[in-house]
Amino acid sequence: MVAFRAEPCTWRVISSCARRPDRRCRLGIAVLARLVSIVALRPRVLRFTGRRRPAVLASVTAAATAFGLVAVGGLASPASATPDPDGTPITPAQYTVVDFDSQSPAYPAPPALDGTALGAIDDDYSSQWTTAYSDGASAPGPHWITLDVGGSFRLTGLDYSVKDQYNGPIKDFEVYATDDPQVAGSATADWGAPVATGAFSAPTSSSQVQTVLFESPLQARFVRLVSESTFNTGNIAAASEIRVRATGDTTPQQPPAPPQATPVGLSNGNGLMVQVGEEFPQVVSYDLGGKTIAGQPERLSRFTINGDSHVATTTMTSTDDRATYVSTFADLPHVRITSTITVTDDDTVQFAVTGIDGSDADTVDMLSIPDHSLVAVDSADPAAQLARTKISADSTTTADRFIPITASTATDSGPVGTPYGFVTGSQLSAGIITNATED
Ligand SMILES: [Ca+2]
Repeated sequence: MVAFRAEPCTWRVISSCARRPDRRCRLGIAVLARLVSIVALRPRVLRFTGRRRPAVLASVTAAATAFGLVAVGGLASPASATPDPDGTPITPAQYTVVDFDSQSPAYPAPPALDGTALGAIDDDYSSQWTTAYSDGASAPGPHWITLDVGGSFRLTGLDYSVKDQYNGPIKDFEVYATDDPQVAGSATADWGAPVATGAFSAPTSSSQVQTVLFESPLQARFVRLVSESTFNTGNIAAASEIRVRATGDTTPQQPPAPPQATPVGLSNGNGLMVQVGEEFPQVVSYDLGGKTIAGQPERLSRFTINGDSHVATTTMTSTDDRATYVSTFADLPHVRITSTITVTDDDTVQFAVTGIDGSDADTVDMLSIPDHSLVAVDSADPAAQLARTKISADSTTTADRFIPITASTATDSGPVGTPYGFVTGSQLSAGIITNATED
């Protein structure tokens, strides 16, 4: 077992500090000697990053902020408009990646997409989604990628392309489709029966398109391609381009609301109620004496380990005041992360990574949770503000920073070291301390 040396990061929920950031000292929080907290990287978001070893701070936040699946826009030309009784490929410009089990780092480096999941939808046959690998092998499959095709359409099939090379071509596959964003956003949800199964042929060129027709057309927005086997023994699955075919109108539609965490209530029995996620170690919201402040209501599923994103399968158990999470990873089968969220008697909530176990635990050098947002305020709240002290050797001026969070608040371009931070809404303030970074 590898001990996780970082102490729990803690933050206090306090009342009556709205609009009064100058009252922060009443918290009596000493400036701790061995911590750095990173806050307010963008409106509504407060990130937490943790690690086991000191490292360059910028690299941590870069790793966290680099993660994120975004729509690829402006890259694609319209797909062929050739009439097709089996449907027409939906233009790649309106796809987004919802989820995947594994991806490689961008090659040669961002903003290149080769290797990443976005490489499957960038309308470029020279870039491809490739599952993470080392020494020429990925973790055993099945591997999968889930796409949002930009609307709920009458889907008829899927086009698959992959680079004509040794590693990557998928052989046996299954395709699933759903209109349910909750299913699509979950790594473990039941998609029902596949809409297509079969085996691809080994590619004859990197732009070869292999079309799979669904057993019957269906109305759906989300499609998951599952690689059950590959053409070599390395288990590396790849797709240079994926198109989903549809009939009828495929005009882009508004995206559905993101999946929400299933809240589970914790309480200290003294007025502080904390809703935590059932599916992932995250705080959904806080309620102190009827006043509230937000956490992260959108359901999370990923850890970033050594800079790579990994979907976790998490089980949670809880008592009145503590939730304990055990997270495992399909693509890191020998790493297990245990974490807790605890509500204490003095209205403090602690998030702690309490263990990193497994035979590969020694390989975990850096750990972060993208979009963790332990505390968040909305720019629509006129009282929304972040207070932080920037570490500085300049004794001639104040190091305090009070930053209103508005729709025009700029995202920090990089990490800002601070010993503590205070996030304030119209009802509650939260003071945050963490020792999860530098000693
Ligand atoms: Ca591509």
